[in-house]
Amino acid sequence: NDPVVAIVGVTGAVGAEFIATMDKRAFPVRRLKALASARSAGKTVDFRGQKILIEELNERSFDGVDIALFSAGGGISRKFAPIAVKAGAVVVDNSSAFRMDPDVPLVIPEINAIRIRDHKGIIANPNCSAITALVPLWPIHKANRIRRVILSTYQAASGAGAAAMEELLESTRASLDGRPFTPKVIPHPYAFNVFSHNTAVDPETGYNDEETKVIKETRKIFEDDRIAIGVTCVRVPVLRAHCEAITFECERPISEDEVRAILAKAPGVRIVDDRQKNYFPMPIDASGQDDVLVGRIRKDLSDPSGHSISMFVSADQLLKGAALNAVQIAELLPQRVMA
Ligand code: 2RA
Repeated sequence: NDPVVAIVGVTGAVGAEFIATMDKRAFPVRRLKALASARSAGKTVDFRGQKILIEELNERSFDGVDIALFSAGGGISRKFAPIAVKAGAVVVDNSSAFRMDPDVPLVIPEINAIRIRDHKGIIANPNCSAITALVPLWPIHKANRIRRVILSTYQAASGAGAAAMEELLESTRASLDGRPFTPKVIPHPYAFNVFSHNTAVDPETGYNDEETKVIKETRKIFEDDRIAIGVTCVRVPVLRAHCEAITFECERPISEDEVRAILAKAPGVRIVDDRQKNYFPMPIDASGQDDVLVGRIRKDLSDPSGHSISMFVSADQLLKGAALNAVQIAELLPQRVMA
């Protein structure tokens, strides 16, 4: 009696990775319901050698569903997640709709899987930029409380979906051909460019919504409202892996060797840190695999007190940044076992 699983947004970049990740991890599924907009209804997706008919998402879509994975934007989640819960499903939601809701656990399994049991029907998947930073920061924070983090993100196109990945390619082709290109799904011309991608910029603070999410989600997941966070988020011309430059300050002095030793044992982390070969985390290595790659581990020379370390990380935004993290949450649900 394996669970009946619904995927909402099955034709999106994350939806496709939900399917691939459940298949790769042999997630038990009695029946898969593939849900999308009317535009995609009637098409099919392949799952475990079967062609699954895509159904149009509606109020009756969740009858008999045990687990529903959502990745179709905040509006769809706000409207249909409560309907799914009412129908008896547990929702793992990749949108930002419920992340700061006190009744909704915000979970990275390597950090706070224990919070899953507090759910009241919905569990939120964190923002990919938060996941990428927090998976390596958490074991360090546990060993020596981090009191301040300064991070800069270099975010891939996939964060804005399949259409943005296509736009990166089109924009680059146009640029190489010397053809004019008008941005369609992202706020600025993409080829050979770097820009603030989140259009909601707070006029008071100058922080964009992505940066605010990283701050708020870090505090909720670490359950530490005092941690000071400075963050700058930009979009870079990379397809599907985010990178982040991170400097953190601990309460007690900490050496780079201590950080290496902690990270060598950290779940979901792989150290890539070869100074001889100048070989460090790169999107070409992070793409398509599950770990957060961590390298450039070194003392922050701007802090002579010895409390601060800098590092550079990279992770696949569609996997650990979204679909993998959500499926790992679903693997820990009693519904997966009891259904
Ligand atoms: C982005 N983190 O990268 C946001 C949403 N996935 O666009």
